Amino acid sequence: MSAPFRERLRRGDRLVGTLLGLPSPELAEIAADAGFDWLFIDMEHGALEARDVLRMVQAVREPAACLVRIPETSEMWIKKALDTGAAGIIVPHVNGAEDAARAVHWSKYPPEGGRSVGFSRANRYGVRFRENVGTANAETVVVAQVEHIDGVRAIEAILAVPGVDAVFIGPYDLSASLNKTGRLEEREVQDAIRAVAAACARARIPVGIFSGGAAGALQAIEAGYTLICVGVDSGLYAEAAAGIVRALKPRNP
Ligand code: 3PY
Ligand code: MG
Repeated sequence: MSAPFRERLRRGDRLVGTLLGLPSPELAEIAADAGFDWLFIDMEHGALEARDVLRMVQAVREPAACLVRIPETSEMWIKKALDTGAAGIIVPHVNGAEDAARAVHWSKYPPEGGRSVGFSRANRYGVRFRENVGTANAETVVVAQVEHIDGVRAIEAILAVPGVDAVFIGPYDLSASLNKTGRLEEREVQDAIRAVAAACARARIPVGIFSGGAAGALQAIEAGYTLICVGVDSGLYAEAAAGIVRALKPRNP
């Protein structure tokens, strides 16, 4: 059996994941079987409901782990995401230490935090309640997304919050916060990304990033990123489908 995902993350293992935004347990199962270390299940964008996320997490077998990106940093969303039995949460738009501390607080059972206690899939509907309460705080992953220039400026304070296991850079939102929406190649965007990665390296906190394809992901790995998310389910399908059509119907517009 491999080590718990949080341990693998914190010790700096290379963890390659992919983003899922379609409400499909089958796709989650296929991605895990393909060998991805983790799945980025996205409730922030798209239309995934709590029940979709539950079914997707249920479809994924170890050693693959699920991290759920919550829509916003609130007790309700953190509770619902973790109750599915996911390994942890990705918290979007962490712009300062307060946002990070709030996310950690609602992710940990007392005395470390304020996570609400209830029967759910995370504790096998109460059957493994004691076991889960005993291990959850040590195993639950909290990933802070830094994706605004305010978060970049506050990075040292964010990294100092106990319980932040990793930082995940959101290059698209970051570019938007610099009024360069989608223009990731611009120097200002790249400088901001590098500043976050350098701060994480100094603090010895794993850093992750999203990349549209394997080439960008390889560059990120060479630059020291360990939590890598490559591609989006709908985009991967669209690309493969368009490739087939291009090959077989070359004159199609
Ligand atoms: C962004 O680029 O803003 C993201 O959130 C990608 O994960
Ligand atoms: Mg984003």
